[in-house]
Order: sequence, then structure tokens, then C-alpha cells
Amino acid sequence: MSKTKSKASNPAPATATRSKPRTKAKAGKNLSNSKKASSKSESKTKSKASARAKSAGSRKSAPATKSAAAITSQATRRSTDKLPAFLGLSAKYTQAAGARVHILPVPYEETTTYGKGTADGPRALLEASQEVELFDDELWTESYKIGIHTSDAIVMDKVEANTAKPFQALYEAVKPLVETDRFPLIIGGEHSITLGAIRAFAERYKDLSILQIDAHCDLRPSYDGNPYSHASVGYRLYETLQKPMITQVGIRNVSKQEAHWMETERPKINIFWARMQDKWNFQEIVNTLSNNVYITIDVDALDSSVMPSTGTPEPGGISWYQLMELIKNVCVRKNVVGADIVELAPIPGLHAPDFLAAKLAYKLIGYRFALDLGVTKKYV
Ligand SMILES: [Mn+2]
Repeated sequence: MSKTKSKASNPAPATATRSKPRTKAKAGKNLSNSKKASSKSESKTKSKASARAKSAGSRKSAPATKSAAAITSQATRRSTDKLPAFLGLSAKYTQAAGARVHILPVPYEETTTYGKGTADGPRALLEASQEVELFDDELWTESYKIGIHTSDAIVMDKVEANTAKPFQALYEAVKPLVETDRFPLIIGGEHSITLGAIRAFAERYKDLSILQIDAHCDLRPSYDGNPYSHASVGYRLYETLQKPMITQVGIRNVSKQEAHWMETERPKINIFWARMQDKWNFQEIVNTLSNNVYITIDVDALDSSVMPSTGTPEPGGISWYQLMELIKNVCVRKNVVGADIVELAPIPGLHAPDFLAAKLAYKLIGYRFALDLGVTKKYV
């Protein structure tokens, strides 16, 4: 479905009561200990169930009688409450000063056009991350040891057509991290936020290119009268780069207007269409990028069978392992300077997509820092 056709429909999120918190007894799991593990090897055996029970208790789903507006306002409120730290790591690995990776949760949702709920994406991802196994079975290492700090949520007012400095709060959070060679991993929220990050990266890296993994080109100059709509983010990013260069992977939704712009302007945008995914050569995809790369992952690039929790789903998406191959190849061959994961719109009671997003964040960190972590195993 084209984004242009879907504005009127605004279905309320599913209102099924969230299933009771999982307390499945892993061997040695201590249900009563709420302190985070702090041993040399972060143990996943402590605290998880109790933390999970606590957080799950605070986010009961709305009863079926509530209006969509009430549910939205509840989602907004929840999204600004204190968020759990990614992976539930102990302080040793989360100190801002020492951490190479800084997770920036951005529960921004102002221009979504179809399914709602991406304001709750950061919370769902961070909560699900408490259950992600810390040992990477592929890299054969504990990637969290690179140090992962989770910042407080970055809350921004709606960016309008006349906003002078779009997504300024995110820009200001990213800028010092870029300058000190930290790796910002931004968790959305709707896709338009990527612009705030790219404004900071483009100032530091003259040759910055963007790998956009997405179902949609997002190349409309504006949408609904707003140039900062999530449907226009690709266009905004393109004009923000010093030497515009974007590679889009997984695309299966383009409007006539976008197609016309590409045919007449011939922008430096390489598209790898989802319908050709069986023939993709990942090395060829990576070769279209400059040395310094920012990765923006709209979760709707994935097939909606594995990622139904997103506002504008499209059939025919990519698989988990294709996504892994792509990220792995770009991390090995290029200098990936930052990334975001956007458009997760959690469905109450359906935790697999939230967990997928959390694991995606952790895998991306692992691939990016495999060398620094001393990974010697051949994995690509
Ligand atoms: Mn998209």
C-alpha cells in the first residue's frame, strides 16, 4: 500500500492483555535478586526475571474500551518514563566515559501515516534486550565488553516545515560522540529522526555515505506538507550529505513522483530492489559506499512475517540472515561510524519482533567491533 493511500486509517493497536511476564526458570536464575550481575563475565542468571516482571507490570495494555487517542497518550507517557539499560549490563560496562557504544533512545512519533506506536519502539527494544544472550555464537565472544552506555530518552517536539534546526536535541547528543569516536546507535522512533544524527556525522565526515535498509525509498521532498516526514527522510539525508551518496537495500515501495525524480535528477542513489534479493551480491552492495558509512535500518525492510511490528509494512521483505550478511559485510569492509534502528512499533503481546530488534542491535555492535574485541574466528 502506498503511504499516500493510508492516512485515513489509524487502527488502534491490538489491545490484547500482555501475557504475564515470562519467568521461565533458566538454570540458576535467581528470581529474588534484583541487583545486576557484576562478575567478570556478565551473568544472565540473575535479576532478569524480576526486572522483567517489574517492567512488564508497569506497562499493562489498555483495556479494549479505550479510544485510540487514549492509547496513544498512554504510549507517549510510557515512552518518556525511565528506560532500562540495553542488555541490563552492570555499571562496569555501561559507564558513559568508557563505553565505545552509546545507545540513544528517541521515542519520536509525529508523522506516522498508517500504523501507530513507534514512540514505544525504544522501550520495547530495551526491555526485550534484557533477554538477549550476551555470548555471540557466531563471533564466539561477548560483544558487550566493548562497553555500551544507554542514555536517557531524547524527547523532541514535532519538527515543522519552518523548524530552523531539525531534530536539534538528537544532533546535540550525537555531535560530541562523533567528535570523540564513540559509536552512536540510535533507537527510534520514526525514521525522520535519522536526519538529526546525519547532520552531526556529515559535519565530521566529508565523504559520509549512507546505507539505508528499508522497504521504502523515502525520497519525497515533503509529505503531508512536512519536509520532515518519515516518508521524506531519504530525500533530506541526500541533501544533507556533503557528497551525496546513498545505497538503499530492500526497497519495494516507490511512488511515481519519486521514480520521476530519480529518472530526471539521476541522484547518486543505488537501489537494490527487494524483488531481486536472491541475486544480491553483498560485496557489490558494499562497493557502492564510501569509506565512512552510516547505517540506517528501518525494520520494515525485513519481511513482515518476521517483523509485523512496524507502521508501514510491505510484503516481500528480506530475511534475518540476509540482514546479518549485509551488516557483516559492510562492517568488515568499511568504517561504520554510527547507525540507527527505527520504526519498531511494538504490538502488545507479540514479543518476537521486539526481541528481533534487540538482537539486531547487539549483532550490529558485535560485527562493528569484532576486531576491537579480538575476534580471530573467520565469520565472513
Ligand atoms: Mn520504511
